[in-house]
Amino acid sequence: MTAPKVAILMGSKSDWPVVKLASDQLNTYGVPHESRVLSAHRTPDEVVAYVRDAEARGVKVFIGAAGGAAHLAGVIAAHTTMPVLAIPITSKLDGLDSLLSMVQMPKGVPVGCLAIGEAGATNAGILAVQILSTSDPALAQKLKDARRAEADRILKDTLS
Ligand code: RP5
Repeated sequence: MTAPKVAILMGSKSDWPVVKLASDQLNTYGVPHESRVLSAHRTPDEVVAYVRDAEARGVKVFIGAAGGAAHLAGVIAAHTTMPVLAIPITSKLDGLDSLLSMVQMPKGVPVGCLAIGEAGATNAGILAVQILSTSDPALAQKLKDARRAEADRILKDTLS
């Protein structure tokens, strides 16, 4: 089995329908990855153990998704120097609480926070591919091809 290059963590299984969009992008680009439910608040010790082990196994990018008091990505970032991307999940406060929890990291411990919900999840997957593509020319070419295909699709749009 190929060692995962990206690790996706989410605070609850209830996040998965949205977070799956990040996994879908990684599958599209053929990037080996793994997805786990681990919570900064409900399973704090297991988050730390997982992040340390994943980095030792060669994971290059972490994605953390959570809603509400969304501390998961920040906790991941506290325990690794690999890049950490964050997906704010829609919550009781429409995800604004999640977004602010993720985006306001203290200086020195960065988290790259994407948009709330589905766009953020899709873009987290693509951004993880882009990070890996800096040392993988084949992946970089796939990204260029996908951008071109998307542009061609839009240019074919007609309005009635
Ligand atoms: C967060 O609390 C999770 O990431 C989820 O978005 C939210 C609600 O979790 P559940 O009550 O659905 O398990 O930790």
